[in-house]
Amino acid sequence: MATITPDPVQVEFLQFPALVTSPASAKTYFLGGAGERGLMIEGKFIKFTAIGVYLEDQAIQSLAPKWKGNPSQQLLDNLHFFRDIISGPFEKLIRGSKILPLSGREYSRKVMENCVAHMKSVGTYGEAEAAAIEKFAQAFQNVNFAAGASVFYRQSPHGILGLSFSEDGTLPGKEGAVIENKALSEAVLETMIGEHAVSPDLKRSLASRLPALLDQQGIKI
Ligand code: HCC
Repeated sequence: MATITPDPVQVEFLQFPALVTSPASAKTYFLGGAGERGLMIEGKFIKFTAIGVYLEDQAIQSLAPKWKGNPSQQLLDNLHFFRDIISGPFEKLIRGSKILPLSGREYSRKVMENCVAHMKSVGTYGEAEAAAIEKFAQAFQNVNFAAGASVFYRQSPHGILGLSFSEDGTLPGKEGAVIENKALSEAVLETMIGEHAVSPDLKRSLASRLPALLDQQGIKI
């Protein structure tokens, strides 16, 4: 089986290495794509964060039957492609790194707003999700992100969301919080690469990199 090692990606001063290994589980993930997330402030586009989406190697076998052979533009235009990444039966590790300093409260408020809006729009927001959101808010309560600091979201296919915090871009060995809620775990990635994505740049990166990775039918880890 031919294998390939994906390229790393740089967003501003932040490096997203091609491969990341969890010190806790020894699991290795490859970089699907990375991109900036900005906001328009007084008519100017300000880049606040950079988001990298890492995938477990099984992602390739899972996505290939349906998506292999599709050019980047078709992947980019097809919401079902991103849905299959969001809800596919493989683990994802999302790294949200700060380009500008942000308090944990300020950052998490924006993420939670988007996640709650998404869950409400698809009808998955209930009591369990409200409790999960509360736990999510708690995890960020005392966090301050300097430029370069990161939050990692581990989204397991079984509906577990693991949160960890790092002062740089390296994956910590210990998770600060573990939230068991499938709707919320998927909403985090949905708000980043789904229909109303906060980072079109990240979607472009995924769509431009995946064709070569799917062609190879294997990742060299
Ligand atoms: C999401 C996921 C990530 C972000 C988001 C929504 C994000 C936030 C950046 O907004 C941000 C920028 C400026 C602020 C607060 C947060 O990366 O004042 O679903």
